Amino acid sequence: MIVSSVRITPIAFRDPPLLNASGIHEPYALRSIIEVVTSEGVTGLGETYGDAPVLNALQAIAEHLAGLTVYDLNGLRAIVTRIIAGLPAPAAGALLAPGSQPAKLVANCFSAFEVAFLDAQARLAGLPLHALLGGAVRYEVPFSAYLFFKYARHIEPEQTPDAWGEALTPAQIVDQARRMIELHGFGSIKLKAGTLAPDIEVAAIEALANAFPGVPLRIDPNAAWSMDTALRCADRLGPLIEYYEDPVDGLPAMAELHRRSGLPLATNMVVTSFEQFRTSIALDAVQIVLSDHHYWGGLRESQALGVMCRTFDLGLSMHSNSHLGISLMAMAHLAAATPNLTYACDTHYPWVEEDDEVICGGKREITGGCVRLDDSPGLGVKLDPDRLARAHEAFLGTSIRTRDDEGQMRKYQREYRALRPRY
Ligand code: GKR
Ligand code: MG
Repeated sequence: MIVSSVRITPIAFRDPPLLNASGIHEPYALRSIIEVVTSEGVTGLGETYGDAPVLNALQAIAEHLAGLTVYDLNGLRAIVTRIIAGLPAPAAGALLAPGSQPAKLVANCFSAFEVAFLDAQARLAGLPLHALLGGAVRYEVPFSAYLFFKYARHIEPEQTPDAWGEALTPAQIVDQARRMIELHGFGSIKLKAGTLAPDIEVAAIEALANAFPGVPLRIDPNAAWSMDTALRCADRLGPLIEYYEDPVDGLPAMAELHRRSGLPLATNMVVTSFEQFRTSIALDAVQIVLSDHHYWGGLRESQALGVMCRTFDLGLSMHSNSHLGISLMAMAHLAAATPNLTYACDTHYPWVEEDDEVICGGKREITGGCVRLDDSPGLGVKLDPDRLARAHEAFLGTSIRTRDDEGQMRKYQREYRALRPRY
């Protein structure tokens, strides 16, 4: 149970040209894979952001973990906090990746190691990770189809069109939903918005409502809409969506929008800490919180968030950024052990290419819209050394070191700026 070594492997995997309020995804997404090896030879796994500031901090912390027991999560927190305090302050991270923000560095790094420590604890005990989190209240964890407007191909470096094709119209979004649901059986749909004109994005929700009657829908403009636009769109969206995610920027604006529209508002942008949670409650700004263990400070802090949501009668769902299977399984175990998860979780996983997964057996299945858990020890997945080596090669082969959707969009539109609000 003593940590004997820790390995951090930076990796990259292919990412399609997905549009969002900050620009467009780059051809590769970055992640860090964490392996914590114990004195018994058991390995605990973790996965988190791969942006340079996070990677540097993870590597600096990793050197100080040998000798700790994997049960000493408070000791882990003390080390993470001390090492990060001694590092130079990192530059601001990607706008839409909350975990790569400098203020989140401690929570983010602690979480990455906490998952690996908990995975090792569970493996040592021969128990599934959800057992350490209080036990599964569900073995089938529901996720939603996460749709994006997108281009058919990356232009720099130029690539052949991907299998998903272009999605710039409501009809193409319906086709994308159909394909994703055929592949994975999702029972709810989220549309990433804040990129094309709001009328097109609202029309896409209307088209989805017609094509998939009764399927819960959500839309997420990532704060790219002004109050007037958000109110105007609320009239059309209100009868069609289960929640309205981050239409406007900031807690006071969210509170005003909720007051004036009456719609339930969800966020992964303005409630990302317990301090913001308190402010939000005082303003009645947000009715659904999208948790994310990567930046909320781990699985146990995310469970504390679940308790807070239950206490204040808020809904709870789960946010996602581009990720692979270790993160997917950590999300699934957490969701399985969170009784008041009131909505299906987000995941970018359908956008990952089969060959890019680093766990044994390739991509974990999502069927019937769910990740299915069993009682295999820990997270229930192992690293495939060949796949990991390939993904590390991909990291070495790309010049991307910090996610920059805005800079990538300038390759398509030279004057592009990620305005907030844009519309
Ligand atoms: O991957 O483009 C994206 C998303 O926009 C992501 O960066 C966001 O953090 O999924 C996220 C969200 O729900 O806001
Ligand atoms: Mg969001």
